[in-house]
Amino acid sequence: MATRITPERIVELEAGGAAAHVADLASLGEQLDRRGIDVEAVIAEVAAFSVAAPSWAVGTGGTRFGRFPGGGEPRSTEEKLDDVAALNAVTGANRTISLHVPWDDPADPAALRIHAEELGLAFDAMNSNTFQDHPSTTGGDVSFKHGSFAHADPRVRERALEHNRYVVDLGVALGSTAITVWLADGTNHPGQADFRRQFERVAEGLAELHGHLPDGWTLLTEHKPFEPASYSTVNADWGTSLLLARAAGPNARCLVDLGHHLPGTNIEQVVSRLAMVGRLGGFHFNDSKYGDDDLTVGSVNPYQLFLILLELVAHGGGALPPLRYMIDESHNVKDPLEDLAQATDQLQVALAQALLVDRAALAAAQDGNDAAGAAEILQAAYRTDVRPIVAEARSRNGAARDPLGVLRRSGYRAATAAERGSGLAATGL
Ligand code: PSV
Ligand code: MN
Repeated sequence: MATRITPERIVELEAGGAAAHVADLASLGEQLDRRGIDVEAVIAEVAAFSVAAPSWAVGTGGTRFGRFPGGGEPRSTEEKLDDVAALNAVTGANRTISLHVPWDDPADPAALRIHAEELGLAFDAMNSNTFQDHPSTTGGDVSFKHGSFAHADPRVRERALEHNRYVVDLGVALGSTAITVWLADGTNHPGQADFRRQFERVAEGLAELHGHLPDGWTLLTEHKPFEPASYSTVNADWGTSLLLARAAGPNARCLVDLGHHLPGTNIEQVVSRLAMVGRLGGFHFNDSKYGDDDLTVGSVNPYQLFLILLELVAHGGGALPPLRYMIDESHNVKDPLEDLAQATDQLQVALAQALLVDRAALAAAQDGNDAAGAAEILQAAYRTDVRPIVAEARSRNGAARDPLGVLRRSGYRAATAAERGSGLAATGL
């Protein structure tokens, strides 16, 4: 097992910057006090925040043009958990992991659950995979080439349902309480399939899966406008996702992946709509420039991230509502753990900024048709350097003020490279 990064080691590694942090936090506290903001309440809210790390993101990603592994990557689901534990040690905000089946298909779920508990981790939403053929799903006698739940052949639809039921049962054994269903189903050519019949089959399949959910479980429908289907996707947009969630049943919710929108989509408004109708269930956080780029959260458009978090805080009545939050990125050139640490930090920063918004003043400006005033209120929050708050929240969780710096200085990657070998491909790719 890879070396652990303990809170004691973190304090040791960060001793040099302690005094500067205290001074920075005091200065920010004074500034916020003058603005009538309770800095302690913001720190507490940021410290309470956690976002799941997906098991597939601790390995180097890639494109169809190639993949360049960095060395020391996990060879098994157990080692993926070890890496998420290292990430959580420095951020204090990745307390859960999301598995993707069959990329992860533990032979002994009870043992994996114990391993997670020993690492202080729990299992977040399970992800099913009916976008690839695999011996454990299609088994060689059927294929998902022309779809899964939307397939014209009932035997293929049944196989997709079987796999999803299996993923729920595995999740029960691991202590998870949600399944996310993202389907590649769609068409590549006009006329290839009937839009309506495809939708109806998917709705029926999800309703059957919903019937298999244990008490307290949530079924999440994740939409995406294109890829791998290039002409039409069955669950193409938030409206379709909402229709499917409604058709599936009362415990179905919509999941918003920030990269799954056509350019120019007002994602924060989508969030508001889904929240309004009680069907907002969770997020896959990433950022993008062109499409589903899976770039680091907040790296291209941090203001959009802030506005999304603001909608969430409004929906939660001043605090983040208890939805399913996960990072869904592809780390092609950065070390995966470093990228995940930066993504988590970006989320904590955006959350702190959203919590600084004077929502009463904003409502007054809106009702008074004061567009300039409303803009000032948002900018006052967004332009505040909240990093001392975020660092303090992490410290209070026994994590690092500077997660990336500590990760580097801890020697974790060198240790995993020595143990696992450099240049090893991560599983599941
Ligand atoms: C699809 O693009 C997606 O966002 C879904 O969540 C998948 O399950 C995940 O990426 C990993 O491929
Ligand atoms: Mn996703």
